[in-house]
Amino acid sequence: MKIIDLRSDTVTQPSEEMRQAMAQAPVGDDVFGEDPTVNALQKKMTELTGKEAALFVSSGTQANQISINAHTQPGNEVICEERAHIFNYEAGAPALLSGVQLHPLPGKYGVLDVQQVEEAIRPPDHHFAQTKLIALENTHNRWGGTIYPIDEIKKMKKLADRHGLKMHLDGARLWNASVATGISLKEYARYFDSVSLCFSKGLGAPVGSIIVGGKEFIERAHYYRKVYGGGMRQAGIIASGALYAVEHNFKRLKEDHRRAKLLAEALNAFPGMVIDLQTVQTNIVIIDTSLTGKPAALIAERLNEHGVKVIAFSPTRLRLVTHLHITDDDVDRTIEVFKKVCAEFNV
Ligand code: TLP
Repeated sequence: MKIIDLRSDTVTQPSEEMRQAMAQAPVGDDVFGEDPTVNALQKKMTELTGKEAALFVSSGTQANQISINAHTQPGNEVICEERAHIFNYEAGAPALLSGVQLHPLPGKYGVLDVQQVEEAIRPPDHHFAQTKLIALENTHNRWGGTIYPIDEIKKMKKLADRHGLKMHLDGARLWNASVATGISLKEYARYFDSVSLCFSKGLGAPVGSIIVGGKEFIERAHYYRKVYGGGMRQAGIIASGALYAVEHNFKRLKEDHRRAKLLAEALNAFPGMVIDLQTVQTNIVIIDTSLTGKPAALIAERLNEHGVKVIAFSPTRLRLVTHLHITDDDVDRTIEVFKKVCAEFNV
């Protein structure tokens, strides 16, 4: 029985062709800036995002944390949405590594109200931490893969400019937002001082993320990458997987979005499984299981016994993520398995 792994798009395995590309990649010492494949990837990402410079790093967390560090001084404050990855899933790194405090604000579908952000900016008074950075997330993971509307981004950028603040985008899944809306990575990136993007999520590369931004900013980021022990040597082996992923797996993300929608619509019809279909904009489906009266973890366990792996995102929520190993048949089987498990629980 094929295990249908919907826990995350991070579980994807490199294809045979990607492995071939990796095996044949020309490499050099990237700490000396001499790895031709890393350099090619960085160049490609500057072209795709319209930014001056790019830096290949080991993970999305490292990309975000280096960016935060390079934009701030210890004691500064960073405004973000309260379900943001940097606030919930990065192990307290902003405090530990940059000495900054996050100022999380409630958002709707991951989108922050500009006026609310303006009110949260600290006045220049010695009682307060100095606000330095606004960090947004697109697509927004914990809200269910929601897309940050470009008009809201533009408004936020105007606000940031008025107050002399920097803007960072956690764009781990910006690829998905771009494919879903038809808005280019370049257009999304232009409103930010730094953007992080991951190759190891929906694109299916085994390792790696990138930071793009201005030349001076990337210089500083380079320093922090070294500080974090993130200077890699013949990193072209993995950068080549990332290059392959960008060239072959970017546009196909729309398939993942179509399947997520199919899953969401079918599962939402089960009593007890409640999905806000408005949030299903890309490859993530969040199911509210509270009406079942059963802990989400228990439901996940049962699904797992039938060969469907999902994540219990909270005591009352399951997360399902479609990706390049999930086929139409897998979608059908997942729906069947949910039907079975709901029957077992009498819901
Ligand atoms: N997210 C992971 C988990 O940490 C939750 C996942 O399975 O979705 N930004 C965003 C928006 C992310 O979703 C993630 C990974 C990261 C950053 C961090 O990337 P990595 O795992 O490469 O450090």
